[in-house]
Amino acid sequence: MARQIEAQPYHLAFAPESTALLIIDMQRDFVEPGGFGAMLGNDVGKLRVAIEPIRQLLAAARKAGLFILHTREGHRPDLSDAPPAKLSRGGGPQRIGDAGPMGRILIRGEPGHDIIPELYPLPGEPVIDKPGKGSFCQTDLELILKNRGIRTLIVCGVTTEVCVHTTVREANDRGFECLVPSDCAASYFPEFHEVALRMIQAQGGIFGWVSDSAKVIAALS
Ligand code: TIU
Repeated sequence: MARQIEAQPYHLAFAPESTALLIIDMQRDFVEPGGFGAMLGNDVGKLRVAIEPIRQLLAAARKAGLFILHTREGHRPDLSDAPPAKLSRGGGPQRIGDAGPMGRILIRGEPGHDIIPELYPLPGEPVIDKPGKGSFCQTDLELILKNRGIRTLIVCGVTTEVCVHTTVREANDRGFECLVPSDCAASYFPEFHEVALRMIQAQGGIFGWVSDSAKVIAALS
């Protein structure tokens, strides 16, 4: 059944059965002190504004029967899937794989790598572990979406200009229609958040649509 989400630059037509909610990297490593985000010198509190809007949208999406997926950025404990160019990045004294208060930084299986309790996946909601910023790079995300007949992605998470943007760009080039609810994404740099959202919807929606959680929830109910 076709429906519409009020959005910029114009409404997005969607059908719930071919729409997925994709929640990007809402991990302790990015939103709690002592993880990867803090290691890079960021104020992790800046990302926490997105938690409650995502929680509300996630509840509405579950109720509407949308297909829901979560991603986590991180690496194997032996770091064999981490490019040297990524490992050397950051400039601070700590590196990916070093010990921190939430376990080894950005390493799969460590407490800091897991999704925050407020947004924890339910059984049956796939969790995509990705080594990069984009969710399609070296993962089975595209296969899973195609197998479910998904055409439209509602993309939430952190950070707006890094993993959310990279994923939306990758998805757009693969033929998916992507919408980002503005209050369901956040950045360590508020000005980057604003500009990243403008970039998505500019030029007639060059690689997607931007809306907000209230409008998406209204369209789902
Ligand atoms: N540093 C930063 O803004 N983001 C990341 O490293 N990964 C994600 O965006 N998930």
